Amino acid sequence: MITLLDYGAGNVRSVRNAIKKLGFEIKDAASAKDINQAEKLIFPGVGSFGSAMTRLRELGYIDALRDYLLADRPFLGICLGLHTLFAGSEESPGIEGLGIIPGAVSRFDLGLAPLAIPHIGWNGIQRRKDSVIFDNYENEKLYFVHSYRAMETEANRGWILTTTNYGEEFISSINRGNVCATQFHPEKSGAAGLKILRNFLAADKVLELNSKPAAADSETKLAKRIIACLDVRSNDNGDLIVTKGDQYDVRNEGEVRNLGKPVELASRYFNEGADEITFLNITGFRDFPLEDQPMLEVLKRTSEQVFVPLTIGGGIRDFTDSRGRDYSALDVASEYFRSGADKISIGSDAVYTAEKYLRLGRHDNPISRISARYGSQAVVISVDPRRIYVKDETEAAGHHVIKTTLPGPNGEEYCWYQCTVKGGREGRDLDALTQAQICEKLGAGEILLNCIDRDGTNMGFDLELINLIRDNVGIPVIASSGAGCPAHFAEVFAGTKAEAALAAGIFHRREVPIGEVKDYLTNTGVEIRK
Ligand code: 1PR
Repeated sequence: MITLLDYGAGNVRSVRNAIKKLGFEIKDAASAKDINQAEKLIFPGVGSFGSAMTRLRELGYIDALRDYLLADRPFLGICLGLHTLFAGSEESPGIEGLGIIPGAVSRFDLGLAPLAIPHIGWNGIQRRKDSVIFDNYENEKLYFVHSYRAMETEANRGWILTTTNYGEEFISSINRGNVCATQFHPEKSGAAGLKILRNFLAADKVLELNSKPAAADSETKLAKRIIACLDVRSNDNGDLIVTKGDQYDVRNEGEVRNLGKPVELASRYFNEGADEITFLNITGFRDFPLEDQPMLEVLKRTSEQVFVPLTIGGGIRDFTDSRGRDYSALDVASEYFRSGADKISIGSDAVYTAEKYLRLGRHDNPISRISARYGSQAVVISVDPRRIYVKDETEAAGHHVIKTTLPGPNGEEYCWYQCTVKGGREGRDLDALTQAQICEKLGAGEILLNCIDRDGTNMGFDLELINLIRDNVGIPVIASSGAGCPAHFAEVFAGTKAEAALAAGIFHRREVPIGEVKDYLTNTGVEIRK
């Protein structure tokens, strides 16, 4: 029997699903006594350091947890579950951690390195010693998502199990005796992660083996991510389907294009090696997602079968239902997290938020509220821009105008990227870069950068747009729209600093399998997860 320490802060559904998938039973810790009586305890921390420690204190769990750890009983902490073992964290100054490991966790300090924070994606590990949890581990990459990390010191050296490189070398897991914790998410690291989790769950001996690994691992590298995107909506019969637009028009001869069933397709992409899956509830701007229960069901079922990160977007905004009940954007996001999402993506409402920011300055807004609760790494902003051509830089005053190598219909050599809302139906007086920069300031952790002009065209990504945004924000950017062949992925990684590339049509129509994209990238020297 495995005891799960879920203090109700976010998505622990995936940890639960992974444990079940491996055939183990789980009991939730509902009191300090349950912690005392646990045979093995898993602590998947979610949210910010401060909110996690405060919640543990409110629940009266701190002493029980400390006693459990000091008695060297089997423990696996994940992500924030690693951070809380330290004395404190720069993320939440003044809040005490469990203090099992000396020192504090701090924010990545990358200096001039052109690397985005959060560190999101698949990276490797370098082992310092041997542990049961890495039995049969074959150097596969593992999934990380965090802005804070623990660094090696004289005092914590004995705890370090592995380190990882991202601008600096940070601690990616610890193990001493029976207590271990990982910065990466085994439950989201595909087959490699499940293997690590199984090793912990099945171990009947002390986890730390204390011998040095035979060969030193080499410096690790973050992989570029390949993301499969599923645009989901109801068709005219009311069935939830995956569709795909042509410059956002999803109808063909009046019918909504039907490219398959959401859960089946997501599972297929997981098995084919997608590094992440994104669902966009594309009619969420008019249908309220919490009334659209099938979408939540899709997420729940997918998270039982898919062990890579899941993002969901569509309809994250304040809403009053037909009975007059009010829901906040945070309520909608929370329901998505509870149903299995690791990240949520905000489209239209992020545009309205940025517009309000330009009028009023900092104000109470959904981006900041959701990222304060769940961490900025869980908040993606989906931008749906289209090109507006102008004759010179002065014609679009107040907007970021670029000189383009792809002139407009009347030979215009300049353009700006206009933000749209409601699935591209309405253009706004806001440019994509201003939008991205404001959202970053308000707490967003990643930009999903679509492009209406390229969507569904198979012409390749709009590199000018991607460079404009990525070169002027400090958070990761997912390049989206227009992928038509493997060479387009190589082009986007060679020609821009995008951290990930997303595609829909070519995968749905089986024109190019994900494996073929990855083989092509490997051959062109791009770091990817195999
Ligand atoms: O505004 O918060 O409710 O969110 C709605 C979300 O739904 C937004 O993220 C918006 O991008 C998306 N959306 C709305 N309408 C459409 C549509 O197509 N009619 N989908 C739509 C946009 C997503 C793209 C696509 C890529 C790759 N499509 O990410 O998957 O362009 O396509 P490709 O590889 O086939 O070229 P809110």
